[in-house]
Amino acid sequence: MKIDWTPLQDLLKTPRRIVLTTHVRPDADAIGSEVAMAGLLDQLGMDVRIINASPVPTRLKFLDPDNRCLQIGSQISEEHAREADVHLILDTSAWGQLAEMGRVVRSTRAAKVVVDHHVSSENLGAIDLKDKSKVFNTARVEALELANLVETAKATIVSAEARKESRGAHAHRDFPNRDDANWIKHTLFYSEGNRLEYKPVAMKPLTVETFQPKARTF
Ligand SMILES: [Mn+2]
Repeated sequence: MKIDWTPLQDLLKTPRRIVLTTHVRPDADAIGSEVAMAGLLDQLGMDVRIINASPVPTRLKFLDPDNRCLQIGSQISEEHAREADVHLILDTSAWGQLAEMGRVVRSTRAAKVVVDHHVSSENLGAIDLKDKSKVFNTARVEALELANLVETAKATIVSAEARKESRGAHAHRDFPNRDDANWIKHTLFYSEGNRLEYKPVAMKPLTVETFQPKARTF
């Protein structure tokens, strides 16, 4: 599905104040697309803020490491949320899903743009840039997987080279024998600086006390 991005490109020809927003109870594609779009717009020299009706769910906070997503009402006022040249709405095209941000979007004099992949018959009065096709970006996923493979390979190479013995599946040609005196330990690899640490192997069996049956009270 081909999207004509010209209307958005035209809006971004000059520096603008851009407010990004998404649907209530945001999920990973909502937060992820906001943070990614904010990064792109930063690079274009835009003044970018992300303002949502809902907070970022705890399990998705890793997607917003710089805490860029602000919640209207608690972290930023409705008036400040309205101060924008462009309101860019991501991952929704329905008024109901905008909740408190809907009031801002309805009353704004700024340009409105929707970038979405959902089917909706509602009109937000915005430039619609929608792709409802089922094709997703496998090239991107494959690139991420390759990066993970490289990282795992690096951890394996660095850790194995440092282990001056052979043990089980680990075979070090310069050290063909097992060395229990020095190497009964786990290797921990840290990617920053390819640092290694070691952790003792628990040799004593662990026991867990049995829970005694009792009434369930809350
Ligand atoms: Mn979503």
